Amino acid sequence: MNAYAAVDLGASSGRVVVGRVGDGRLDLETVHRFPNNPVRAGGTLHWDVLALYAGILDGLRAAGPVHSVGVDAWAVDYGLVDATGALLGNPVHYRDGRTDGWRATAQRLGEQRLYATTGLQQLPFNTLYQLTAASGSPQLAAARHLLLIPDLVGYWLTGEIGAEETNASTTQLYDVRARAWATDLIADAGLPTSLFPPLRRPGDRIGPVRADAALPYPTDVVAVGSHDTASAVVGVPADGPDFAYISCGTWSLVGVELDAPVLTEDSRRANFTNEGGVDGTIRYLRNVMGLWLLQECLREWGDGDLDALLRAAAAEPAFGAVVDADDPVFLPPGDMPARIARECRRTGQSAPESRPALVRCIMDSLALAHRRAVRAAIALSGRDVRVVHLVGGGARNALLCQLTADACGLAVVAGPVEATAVGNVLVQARAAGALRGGLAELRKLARETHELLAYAPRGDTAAWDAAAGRLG
Ligand code: ADP
Ligand code: LRH
Repeated sequence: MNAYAAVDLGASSGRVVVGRVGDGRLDLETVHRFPNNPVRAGGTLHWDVLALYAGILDGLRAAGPVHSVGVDAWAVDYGLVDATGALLGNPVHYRDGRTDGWRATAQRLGEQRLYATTGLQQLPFNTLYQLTAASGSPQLAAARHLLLIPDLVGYWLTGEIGAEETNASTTQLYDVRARAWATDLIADAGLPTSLFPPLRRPGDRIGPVRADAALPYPTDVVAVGSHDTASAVVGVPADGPDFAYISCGTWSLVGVELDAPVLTEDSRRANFTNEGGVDGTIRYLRNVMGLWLLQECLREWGDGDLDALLRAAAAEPAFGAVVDADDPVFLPPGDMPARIARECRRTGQSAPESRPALVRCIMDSLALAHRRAVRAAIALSGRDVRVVHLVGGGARNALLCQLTADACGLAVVAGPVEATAVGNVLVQARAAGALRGGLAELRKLARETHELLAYAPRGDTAAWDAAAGRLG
Protein backbone atom coordinates (compact mmCIF):
# COMPACT_ATOMS: atom_id res chain seq x y z
CA MET A 1 0.00 0.00 0.00
CA ASN A 2 1.24 3.46 -0.88
CA ALA A 3 1.33 6.13 1.81
CA TYR A 4 0.35 9.77 1.25
CA ALA A 5 0.72 12.68 3.68
CA ALA A 6 -2.17 15.10 4.03
CA VAL A 7 -1.19 18.44 5.52
CA ASP A 8 -4.42 20.03 6.76
CA LEU A 9 -4.34 23.49 8.29
CA GLY A 10 -7.58 24.44 10.03
CA ALA A 11 -8.29 27.70 11.81
CA SER A 12 -8.08 25.98 15.19
CA SER A 13 -5.30 23.44 14.57
CA GLY A 14 -3.03 21.93 11.95
CA ARG A 15 -2.34 18.23 11.40
CA VAL A 16 -0.35 15.88 9.29
CA VAL A 17 -2.23 12.71 8.51
CA VAL A 18 -0.75 9.68 6.76
CA GLY A 19 -3.20 7.80 4.55
CA ARG A 20 -2.43 4.29 3.29
CA VAL A 21 -4.46 3.29 0.27
CA GLY A 22 -4.78 -0.04 -1.55
CA ASP A 23 -6.87 -3.22 -1.88
CA GLY A 24 -10.11 -1.44 -0.93
CA ARG A 25 -8.49 -0.02 2.19
CA LEU A 26 -7.94 3.50 3.42
CA ASP A 27 -6.11 3.66 6.74
CA LEU A 28 -5.56 7.06 8.28
CA GLU A 29 -3.18 7.96 11.06
CA THR A 30 -2.73 11.44 12.49
CA VAL A 31 1.02 11.60 13.05
CA HIS A 32 1.24 15.19 14.26
CA ARG A 33 -1.18 17.82 15.48
CA PHE A 34 -0.18 21.37 16.37
CA PRO A 35 -2.08 24.44 17.55
CA ASN A 36 -2.89 27.34 15.28
CA ASN A 37 -2.67 30.37 17.52
CA PRO A 38 -3.10 33.72 15.79
CA VAL A 39 -1.01 36.61 17.09
CA ARG A 40 -2.02 40.25 17.37
CA ALA A 41 0.97 42.51 16.79
CA GLY A 42 1.18 46.17 15.86
CA GLY A 43 -2.60 46.41 15.89
CA THR A 44 -3.07 43.62 13.30
CA LEU A 45 -4.19 40.03 13.78
CA HIS A 46 -1.75 37.66 12.02
CA TRP A 47 -1.36 33.95 11.38
CA ASP A 48 1.85 32.58 12.86
CA VAL A 49 2.77 31.09 9.50
CA LEU A 50 6.34 30.09 10.37
CA ALA A 51 5.14 28.19 13.45
CA LEU A 52 2.65 26.43 11.18
CA TYR A 53 5.38 25.60 8.66
CA ALA A 54 7.57 24.25 11.47
CA GLY A 55 4.63 22.06 12.57
CA ILE A 56 4.23 20.82 9.00
CA LEU A 57 7.92 19.88 8.72
CA ASP A 58 7.82 18.09 12.09
CA GLY A 59 4.73 16.22 10.88
CA LEU A 60 6.31 15.23 7.57
CA ARG A 61 9.39 13.93 9.38
CA ALA A 62 7.14 11.89 11.69
CA ALA A 63 5.19 10.60 8.68
CA GLY A 64 8.08 8.52 7.33
CA PRO A 65 8.44 7.83 3.60
CA VAL A 66 5.35 8.88 1.64
CA HIS A 67 4.63 8.74 -2.08
CA SER A 68 3.45 12.36 -2.07
CA VAL A 69 2.32 15.27 0.07
CA GLY A 70 -0.88 17.30 -0.38
CA VAL A 71 -1.54 20.58 1.38
CA ASP A 72 -4.90 22.15 2.21
CA ALA A 73 -5.80 25.09 4.43
CA TRP A 74 -8.51 27.64 5.12
CA ALA A 75 -9.46 29.92 2.24
CA VAL A 76 -8.98 33.58 1.24
CA ASP A 77 -5.76 34.46 3.13
CA TYR A 78 -2.41 34.86 1.43
CA GLY A 79 1.25 35.78 1.68
CA LEU A 80 2.94 38.19 -0.70
CA VAL A 81 6.43 37.34 -1.93
CA ASP A 82 8.86 39.68 -3.65
CA ALA A 83 11.00 39.11 -6.74
CA THR A 84 13.61 37.25 -4.67
CA GLY A 85 10.95 34.95 -3.20
CA ALA A 86 11.02 36.56 0.27
CA LEU A 87 7.77 36.70 2.22
CA LEU A 88 6.67 40.32 2.64
CA GLY A 89 5.20 40.44 6.12
CA ASN A 90 3.17 37.93 8.03
CA PRO A 91 -0.12 36.83 6.44
CA VAL A 92 -3.02 38.73 7.99
CA HIS A 93 -5.88 36.79 9.61
CA TYR A 94 -9.25 37.00 7.86
CA ARG A 95 -10.81 38.08 11.16
CA ASP A 96 -8.68 41.22 11.28
CA GLY A 97 -10.74 44.41 11.10
CA ARG A 98 -8.83 45.94 8.16
CA THR A 99 -11.59 45.06 5.68
CA ASP A 100 -14.38 46.84 7.55
CA GLY A 101 -14.87 49.25 4.62
CA TRP A 102 -15.41 46.36 2.15
CA ARG A 103 -18.88 47.43 1.06
CA ALA A 104 -17.64 50.63 -0.61
CA THR A 105 -15.33 48.51 -2.80
CA ALA A 106 -18.18 46.11 -3.58
CA GLN A 107 -20.42 48.98 -4.60
CA ARG A 108 -17.74 50.61 -6.71
CA LEU A 109 -17.15 47.37 -8.62
CA GLY A 110 -20.88 46.53 -8.71
CA GLU A 111 -22.33 43.78 -6.51
CA GLN A 112 -24.25 42.23 -9.40
CA ARG A 113 -21.24 42.23 -11.68
CA LEU A 114 -19.13 40.68 -8.91
CA TYR A 115 -21.63 37.87 -8.46
CA ALA A 116 -22.13 37.30 -12.19
CA THR A 117 -18.37 36.88 -12.67
CA THR A 118 -17.21 35.15 -9.51
CA GLY A 119 -20.41 33.60 -8.08
CA LEU A 120 -18.98 34.34 -4.65
CA GLN A 121 -20.76 35.23 -1.43
CA GLN A 122 -20.05 38.60 0.11
CA LEU A 123 -17.83 38.08 3.13
CA PRO A 124 -15.91 41.06 4.46
CA PHE A 125 -12.67 39.10 4.32
CA ASN A 126 -12.74 37.93 0.70
CA THR A 127 -9.25 38.25 -0.77
CA LEU A 128 -10.52 41.05 -3.01
CA TYR A 129 -11.37 43.19 0.02
CA GLN A 130 -8.17 42.30 1.86
CA LEU A 131 -6.14 43.40 -1.15
CA THR A 132 -8.07 46.62 -1.71
CA ALA A 133 -7.70 47.40 2.02
CA ALA A 134 -3.93 46.99 1.57
CA SER A 135 -3.81 49.05 -1.60
CA GLY A 136 -1.06 51.67 -1.60
CA SER A 137 0.93 49.73 1.00
CA PRO A 138 4.69 49.28 0.49
CA GLN A 139 4.23 45.49 0.67
CA LEU A 140 1.77 45.42 -2.19
CA ALA A 141 4.06 47.67 -4.23
CA ALA A 142 6.99 45.28 -3.67
CA ALA A 143 4.97 42.10 -4.21
CA ARG A 144 5.72 39.88 -7.19
CA HIS A 145 3.40 36.92 -6.41
CA LEU A 146 0.32 36.41 -4.29
CA LEU A 147 0.29 32.94 -2.74
CA LEU A 148 -2.76 31.57 -0.93
CA ILE A 149 -1.81 29.77 2.29
CA PRO A 150 -1.52 26.20 0.86
CA ASP A 151 0.28 27.58 -2.20
CA LEU A 152 2.72 29.40 0.08
CA VAL A 153 3.45 26.14 1.91
CA GLY A 154 3.81 24.41 -1.48
CA TYR A 155 6.22 27.13 -2.56
CA TRP A 156 8.37 26.72 0.52
CA LEU A 157 8.40 22.94 0.07
CA THR A 158 9.15 22.92 -3.69
CA GLY A 159 10.12 26.40 -4.93
CA GLU A 160 7.21 26.26 -7.43
CA ILE A 161 4.81 29.18 -7.84
CA GLY A 162 1.15 28.46 -8.61
CA ALA A 163 -2.44 28.81 -7.46
CA GLU A 164 -4.67 25.79 -6.99
CA GLU A 165 -8.08 26.48 -8.45
CA THR A 166 -10.50 25.40 -5.66
CA ASN A 167 -8.87 27.91 -3.32
CA ALA A 168 -8.44 30.53 -6.08
CA SER A 169 -12.22 30.34 -6.43
CA THR A 170 -12.63 31.83 -2.92
CA THR A 171 -10.75 35.05 -3.69
CA GLN A 172 -13.65 36.83 -5.48
CA LEU A 173 -11.12 37.49 -8.25
CA TYR A 174 -11.72 34.23 -10.14
CA ASP A 175 -14.18 33.68 -12.98
CA VAL A 176 -16.31 30.74 -11.89
CA ARG A 177 -17.51 29.86 -15.40
CA ALA A 178 -14.26 30.37 -17.30
CA ARG A 179 -12.29 28.69 -14.46
CA ALA A 180 -9.60 31.36 -14.86
CA TRP A 181 -8.50 34.52 -13.03
CA ALA A 182 -11.02 37.32 -13.64
CA THR A 183 -8.43 39.63 -15.17
CA ASP A 184 -10.84 42.50 -16.02
CA LEU A 185 -12.12 42.52 -12.47
CA ILE A 186 -8.58 42.38 -11.05
CA ALA A 187 -7.60 45.38 -13.20
CA ASP A 188 -10.78 47.31 -12.28
CA ALA A 189 -10.02 46.67 -8.61
CA GLY A 190 -6.71 48.47 -9.18
CA LEU A 191 -4.62 45.34 -8.68
CA PRO A 192 -1.77 44.11 -10.92
CA THR A 193 -2.86 40.99 -12.81
CA SER A 194 0.77 39.81 -12.71
CA LEU A 195 0.38 39.08 -8.97
CA PHE A 196 -1.83 36.09 -9.68
CA PRO A 197 0.10 32.90 -10.43
CA PRO A 198 -0.73 30.30 -13.09
CA LEU A 199 -3.57 28.05 -11.99
CA ARG A 200 -3.16 24.38 -11.18
CA ARG A 201 -5.81 21.71 -10.67
CA PRO A 202 -6.23 19.03 -8.00
CA GLY A 203 -4.12 16.05 -9.05
CA ASP A 204 -1.44 18.16 -10.78
CA ARG A 205 2.11 17.42 -9.68
CA ILE A 206 3.67 20.54 -8.15
CA GLY A 207 7.24 19.32 -7.81
CA PRO A 208 9.77 17.46 -5.66
CA VAL A 209 10.37 18.60 -2.07
CA ARG A 210 13.58 20.62 -1.92
CA ALA A 211 16.63 19.60 0.07
CA ASP A 212 16.11 22.75 2.13
CA ALA A 213 13.09 21.09 3.84
CA ALA A 214 15.50 18.44 5.18
CA LEU A 215 13.03 15.56 4.98
CA PRO A 216 14.64 12.17 5.53
CA TYR A 217 13.08 10.80 2.31
CA PRO A 218 12.45 12.10 -1.23
CA THR A 219 8.85 12.90 -2.15
CA ASP A 220 6.68 15.10 -4.37
CA VAL A 221 4.05 17.68 -3.58
CA VAL A 222 0.80 17.08 -5.48
CA ALA A 223 -2.05 19.58 -5.72
CA VAL A 224 -5.24 18.51 -3.92
CA GLY A 225 -8.44 20.43 -3.28
CA SER A 226 -6.28 22.94 -1.42
CA HIS A 227 -9.25 24.79 -0.02
CA ASP A 228 -9.91 22.68 3.10
CA THR A 229 -13.66 22.71 2.40
CA ALA A 230 -13.08 21.36 -1.12
CA SER A 231 -11.14 18.40 0.32
CA ALA A 232 -13.79 17.93 3.04
CA VAL A 233 -16.52 17.69 0.38
CA VAL A 234 -14.53 14.99 -1.44
CA GLY A 235 -14.39 13.14 1.89
CA VAL A 236 -18.18 13.23 2.36
CA PRO A 237 -19.19 9.53 2.41
CA ALA A 238 -22.33 10.05 0.32
CA ASP A 239 -24.03 7.29 -1.63
CA GLY A 240 -25.69 8.99 -4.61
CA PRO A 241 -26.24 12.64 -5.47
CA ASP A 242 -29.15 13.60 -3.18
CA PHE A 243 -27.23 14.84 -0.16
CA ALA A 244 -26.43 18.09 1.55
CA TYR A 245 -23.24 18.49 3.55
CA ILE A 246 -22.18 20.44 6.59
CA SER A 247 -18.43 20.70 6.92
CA CYS A 248 -18.49 21.56 10.60
CA GLY A 249 -15.42 22.93 12.36
CA THR A 250 -14.55 26.51 13.13
CA TRP A 251 -17.08 27.29 10.36
CA SER A 252 -20.07 25.29 9.24
CA LEU A 253 -20.02 25.21 5.46
CA VAL A 254 -23.52 24.15 4.48
CA GLY A 255 -24.62 23.29 0.97
CA VAL A 256 -24.90 20.91 -1.95
CA GLU A 257 -22.63 19.78 -4.78
CA LEU A 258 -23.63 20.91 -8.28
CA ASP A 259 -22.35 20.58 -11.83
CA ALA A 260 -22.78 24.26 -12.66
CA PRO A 261 -22.98 27.53 -10.71
CA VAL A 262 -26.28 29.13 -9.68
CA LEU A 263 -25.91 32.83 -10.44
CA THR A 264 -29.49 34.00 -10.05
CA GLU A 265 -30.49 37.20 -8.29
CA ASP A 266 -32.23 35.14 -5.57
CA SER A 267 -29.02 33.25 -4.98
CA ARG A 268 -27.00 36.47 -4.76
CA ARG A 269 -29.44 37.97 -2.28
CA ALA A 270 -29.32 34.80 -0.16
CA ASN A 271 -25.52 35.20 -0.17
CA PHE A 272 -24.91 31.68 -1.46
CA THR A 273 -21.49 31.02 -2.86
CA ASN A 274 -20.35 28.99 -5.88
CA GLU A 275 -16.91 27.76 -4.92
CA GLY A 276 -14.89 25.46 -7.15
CA GLY A 277 -14.80 21.80 -6.16
CA VAL A 278 -12.60 18.90 -7.18
CA ASP A 279 -13.29 17.53 -10.71
CA GLY A 280 -14.85 20.81 -11.83
CA THR A 281 -17.83 20.54 -9.46
CA ILE A 282 -19.41 23.54 -7.76
CA ARG A 283 -19.66 23.75 -3.99
CA TYR A 284 -22.89 25.68 -3.64
CA LEU A 285 -22.96 26.68 0.00
CA ARG A 286 -23.28 29.26 2.74
CA ASN A 287 -20.85 30.06 5.52
CA VAL A 288 -22.53 29.55 8.90
CA MET A 289 -20.55 30.95 11.85
CA GLY A 290 -19.97 27.41 13.19
CA LEU A 291 -18.21 26.13 16.30
CA TRP A 292 -16.24 29.37 16.44
CA LEU A 293 -18.95 30.57 18.82
CA LEU A 294 -18.16 27.70 21.19
CA GLN A 295 -14.38 27.88 20.69
CA GLU A 296 -14.36 31.53 21.66
CA CYS A 297 -16.44 30.89 24.81
CA LEU A 298 -14.07 28.10 25.83
CA ARG A 299 -11.09 30.38 25.26
CA GLU A 300 -12.69 33.00 27.50
CA TRP A 301 -13.46 30.40 30.19
CA GLY A 302 -9.93 28.95 30.12
CA ASP A 303 -10.94 25.88 28.04
CA GLY A 304 -12.20 23.20 30.48
CA ASP A 305 -13.90 19.87 29.90
CA LEU A 306 -15.78 20.06 26.57
CA ASP A 307 -17.46 16.65 26.96
CA ALA A 308 -18.85 17.54 30.40
CA LEU A 309 -20.02 20.92 29.18
CA LEU A 310 -21.83 19.39 26.19
CA ARG A 311 -23.48 16.77 28.44
CA ALA A 312 -24.69 19.52 30.74
CA ALA A 313 -25.92 21.55 27.76
CA ALA A 314 -27.90 18.53 26.52
CA ALA A 315 -29.73 18.45 29.87
CA GLU A 316 -30.71 22.14 29.61
CA PRO A 317 -34.19 23.02 28.34
CA ALA A 318 -34.35 23.61 24.58
CA PHE A 319 -34.77 27.10 23.12
CA GLY A 320 -34.11 28.99 26.39
CA ALA A 321 -32.66 31.66 24.13
CA VAL A 322 -31.55 31.66 20.49
CA VAL A 323 -29.44 34.07 18.45
CA ASP A 324 -28.81 34.51 14.75
CA ALA A 325 -25.51 32.63 14.59
CA ASP A 326 -24.72 34.34 11.29
CA ASP A 327 -24.84 37.86 12.65
CA PRO A 328 -21.55 39.58 11.69
CA VAL A 329 -21.34 40.82 15.27
CA PHE A 330 -19.89 37.37 16.10
CA LEU A 331 -17.11 37.47 13.48
CA PRO A 332 -14.21 39.06 15.41
CA PRO A 333 -12.44 37.29 18.28
CA GLY A 334 -12.89 38.10 21.95
CA ASP A 335 -15.62 38.61 24.52
CA MET A 336 -17.93 35.97 23.01
CA PRO A 337 -20.07 35.04 26.06
CA ALA A 338 -20.87 38.72 26.65
CA ARG A 339 -21.64 39.32 22.96
CA ILE A 340 -24.05 36.37 22.87
CA ALA A 341 -25.76 37.58 26.06
CA ARG A 342 -26.09 41.07 24.56
CA GLU A 343 -27.70 39.63 21.40
CA CYS A 344 -30.20 37.65 23.51
CA ARG A 345 -31.20 40.79 25.42
CA ARG A 346 -31.32 42.93 22.27
CA THR A 347 -33.87 40.48 20.82
CA GLY A 348 -36.06 40.57 23.95
CA GLN A 349 -34.87 37.28 25.51
CA SER A 350 -33.17 36.74 28.83
CA ALA A 351 -29.51 35.92 28.57
CA PRO A 352 -28.44 32.36 29.55
CA GLU A 353 -27.50 32.31 33.21
CA SER A 354 -24.97 29.49 33.30
CA ARG A 355 -22.25 28.10 31.06
CA PRO A 356 -24.30 24.99 30.13
CA ALA A 357 -27.27 27.24 29.26
CA LEU A 358 -25.04 29.41 27.09
CA VAL A 359 -23.63 26.35 25.32
CA ARG A 360 -27.20 25.09 24.76
CA CYS A 361 -28.07 28.48 23.28
CA ILE A 362 -25.13 28.13 20.86
CA MET A 363 -26.14 24.58 19.87
CA ASP A 364 -29.81 25.46 19.30
CA SER A 365 -28.77 28.57 17.37
CA LEU A 366 -26.30 26.64 15.18
CA ALA A 367 -28.90 23.95 14.45
CA LEU A 368 -31.31 26.70 13.38
CA ALA A 369 -28.67 28.25 11.15
CA HIS A 370 -27.94 24.80 9.65
CA ARG A 371 -31.64 24.36 8.93
CA ARG A 372 -31.92 27.76 7.27
CA ALA A 373 -28.91 27.10 5.04
CA VAL A 374 -29.93 23.51 4.11
CA ARG A 375 -33.42 24.67 3.18
CA ALA A 376 -32.14 27.62 1.17
CA ALA A 377 -29.61 25.42 -0.66
CA ILE A 378 -32.42 23.03 -1.65
CA ALA A 379 -34.78 25.82 -2.72
CA LEU A 380 -32.18 27.79 -4.68
CA SER A 381 -30.53 24.83 -6.44
CA GLY A 382 -33.57 22.62 -6.98
CA ARG A 383 -31.51 19.65 -5.71
CA ASP A 384 -33.36 16.79 -3.93
CA VAL A 385 -31.85 16.14 -0.52
CA ARG A 386 -32.51 12.93 1.41
CA VAL A 387 -29.69 13.08 3.92
CA VAL A 388 -27.37 15.62 5.49
CA HIS A 389 -23.74 14.54 5.90
CA LEU A 390 -22.01 16.30 8.77
CA VAL A 391 -18.21 15.99 8.65
CA GLY A 392 -15.29 17.59 10.52
CA GLY A 393 -14.68 18.06 14.25
CA GLY A 394 -18.37 18.86 14.79
CA ALA A 395 -19.20 15.22 13.96
CA ARG A 396 -17.90 14.47 17.49
CA ASN A 397 -20.59 16.71 18.96
CA ALA A 398 -23.59 14.35 19.36
CA LEU A 399 -25.82 17.14 20.68
CA LEU A 400 -25.23 19.32 17.65
CA CYS A 401 -25.71 16.38 15.24
CA GLN A 402 -29.04 15.42 16.85
CA LEU A 403 -30.30 19.02 17.00
CA THR A 404 -29.32 19.51 13.35
CA ALA A 405 -31.33 16.41 12.36
CA ASP A 406 -34.30 17.67 14.40
CA ALA A 407 -34.11 21.19 13.00
CA CYS A 408 -33.72 20.11 9.37
CA GLY A 409 -36.25 17.29 9.64
CA LEU A 410 -33.69 15.12 7.81
CA ALA A 411 -31.41 12.25 8.75
CA VAL A 412 -27.91 13.39 9.66
CA VAL A 413 -24.99 11.03 9.03
CA ALA A 414 -21.99 12.13 11.09
CA GLY A 415 -18.36 11.47 10.10
CA PRO A 416 -15.61 11.23 9.14
CA VAL A 417 -14.20 13.69 11.65
CA GLU A 418 -11.12 13.96 9.41
CA ALA A 419 -13.05 14.25 6.12
CA THR A 420 -10.65 16.94 4.92
CA ALA A 421 -7.64 14.66 5.29
CA VAL A 422 -9.65 11.85 3.67
CA GLY A 423 -10.39 14.03 0.62
CA ASN A 424 -6.80 15.22 0.48
CA VAL A 425 -5.41 11.64 0.54
CA LEU A 426 -7.97 10.28 -1.95
CA VAL A 427 -7.08 12.89 -4.56
CA GLN A 428 -3.37 12.12 -4.14
CA ALA A 429 -3.98 8.38 -4.40
CA ARG A 430 -5.96 8.87 -7.60
CA ALA A 431 -3.22 11.09 -9.04
CA ALA A 432 -0.74 8.29 -8.29
CA GLY A 433 -2.93 5.79 -10.16
CA ALA A 434 -3.76 3.80 -7.01
CA LEU A 435 -7.47 4.68 -7.35
CA ARG A 436 -9.67 5.20 -10.37
CA GLY A 437 -12.96 6.86 -11.06
CA GLY A 438 -14.80 10.00 -10.13
CA LEU A 439 -15.95 11.44 -6.83
CA ALA A 440 -18.58 8.69 -6.41
CA GLU A 441 -15.84 6.02 -6.39
CA LEU A 442 -13.66 8.03 -4.00
CA ARG A 443 -16.64 8.53 -1.67
CA LYS A 444 -17.45 4.83 -1.75
CA LEU A 445 -14.02 4.12 -0.26
CA ALA A 446 -14.53 6.83 2.40
CA ARG A 447 -17.92 5.30 3.24
CA GLU A 448 -16.69 1.73 3.47
CA THR A 449 -13.68 2.54 5.62
CA HIS A 450 -15.22 4.84 8.24
CA GLU A 451 -17.62 4.31 11.11
CA LEU A 452 -20.52 6.69 10.61
CA LEU A 453 -23.21 7.63 13.11
CA ALA A 454 -26.80 8.19 11.98
CA TYR A 455 -29.16 10.61 13.76
CA ALA A 456 -32.87 10.42 12.87
CA PRO A 457 -34.99 13.58 13.21
CA ARG A 458 -37.19 13.45 16.32
CA GLY A 459 -40.14 15.18 14.69
CA ASP A 460 -40.71 18.23 16.92
CA THR A 461 -41.04 20.45 13.82
CA ALA A 462 -43.47 22.96 15.35
CA ALA A 463 -41.02 23.81 18.13
CA TRP A 464 -38.25 24.44 15.59
CA ASP A 465 -40.56 26.56 13.44
CA ALA A 466 -41.41 28.64 16.51
CA ALA A 467 -37.74 29.04 17.44
CA ALA A 468 -36.88 30.02 13.86
CA GLY A 469 -39.71 32.57 14.02
CA ARG A 470 -37.98 34.21 16.99
CA LEU A 471 -35.05 35.12 14.73
CA GLY A 472 -37.36 36.93 12.30
P1 ADP B 1 -10.96 23.46 11.96
O1 ADP B 1 -10.52 22.56 10.82
O2 ADP B 1 -11.81 24.61 11.53
O3 ADP B 1 -9.81 23.90 12.82
P2 ADP B 1 -12.08 20.99 13.15
O4 ADP B 1 -12.77 20.30 12.03
O5 ADP B 1 -10.78 20.46 13.63
O6 ADP B 1 -11.95 22.58 12.87
O7 ADP B 1 -13.10 21.03 14.36
C1 ADP B 1 -12.78 21.61 15.59
C2 ADP B 1 -13.99 21.60 16.48
O8 ADP B 1 -14.45 20.26 16.69
C3 ADP B 1 -13.72 22.12 17.88
O9 ADP B 1 -13.87 23.52 17.93
C4 ADP B 1 -14.77 21.40 18.72
O10 ADP B 1 -15.95 22.21 18.85
C5 ADP B 1 -15.12 20.16 17.92
N1 ADP B 1 -14.64 18.96 18.64
C6 ADP B 1 -13.40 18.43 18.60
N2 ADP B 1 -13.33 17.35 19.44
C7 ADP B 1 -14.54 17.24 20.03
C8 ADP B 1 -15.11 16.32 20.98
N3 ADP B 1 -14.39 15.34 21.52
N4 ADP B 1 -16.42 16.50 21.32
C9 ADP B 1 -17.15 17.50 20.76
N5 ADP B 1 -16.66 18.37 19.88
C10 ADP B 1 -15.38 18.25 19.50
C1 LRH C 1 -13.00 26.78 6.56
C2 LRH C 1 -12.79 27.90 5.57
C3 LRH C 1 -14.08 28.33 4.89
C4 LRH C 1 -13.76 29.75 4.53
C5 LRH C 1 -13.05 30.20 5.79
C6 LRH C 1 -12.18 31.41 5.64
O1 LRH C 1 -11.81 26.42 7.18
O2 LRH C 1 -11.85 27.54 4.59
O3 LRH C 1 -14.46 27.52 3.79
O4 LRH C 1 -14.85 30.53 4.16
O5 LRH C 1 -12.31 29.06 6.23
